[in-house]
Amino acid sequence: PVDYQHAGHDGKTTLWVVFVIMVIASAVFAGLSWRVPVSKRLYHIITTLITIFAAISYFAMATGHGVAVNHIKIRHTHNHVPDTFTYVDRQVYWARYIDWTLTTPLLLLDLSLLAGLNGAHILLAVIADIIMILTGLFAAFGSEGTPQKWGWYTIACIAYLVVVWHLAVHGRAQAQARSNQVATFFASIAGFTLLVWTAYPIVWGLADGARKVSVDGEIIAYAVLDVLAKPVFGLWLLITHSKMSETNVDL
Ligand code: RET
Repeated sequence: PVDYQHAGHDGKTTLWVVFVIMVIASAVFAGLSWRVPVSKRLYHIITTLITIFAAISYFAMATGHGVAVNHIKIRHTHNHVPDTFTYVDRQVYWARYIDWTLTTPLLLLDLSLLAGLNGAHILLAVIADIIMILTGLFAAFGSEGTPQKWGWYTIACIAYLVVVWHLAVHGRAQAQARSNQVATFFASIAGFTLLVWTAYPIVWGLADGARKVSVDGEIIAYAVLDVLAKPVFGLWLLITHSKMSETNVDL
């Protein structure tokens, strides 16, 4: 017996809707960059690239690309009865991990520049973030019954804590050193980021991990999070930055 878990109508529609949102967000962010002097455009460029990458990844997923089937064998042991096996074939959208490998470092760069984090700390946060996403990808293709799957998940969570540490400790201290206004803004936008990002491993655990959530449910949950983490975050950042000269970057 094989339980085939795959995207249905709601999931596919959601992928198209988010694709359109990401395209519109990219156009709006590019448009906003023309309203500020070139010296203030670094955040606009980073943020526009984030939604462009997301649009490409959503286009792939909506057209049925960037997805593979993870074949999982589940062993059932009963008293006096020989072992029986059932199988779960579940779709895994690996395109997300390519997207996240490129976009989460860019999101961290936005926050790091805002706080005024130094190069060494930016590099460490970005590398920890990439380790988090790539070990998460290994976890997604781990099979049931093997310890590797949750092992990779644990490594990814530790890497995530390293990222959080850099933002919460070094980021906050540097933002405070810039000005009270920057510190207050950093506390709100980094706090928002922390809440949204922390939902990803929870969704992963329930959907890819425990398979308690359907593929459609997973698509919808990640869609909401992606819209909050990219277009909503980006708009908030760009509007506030254009009014706050202390956040200018001389690079
Ligand atoms: C995974 C699974 C393994 C454990 C952890 C994860 C964290 C993922 C995060 C993703 C953030 C994505 C964003 C996308 C933007 O649109 C890989 C799900 C910790 C934090 C912000």
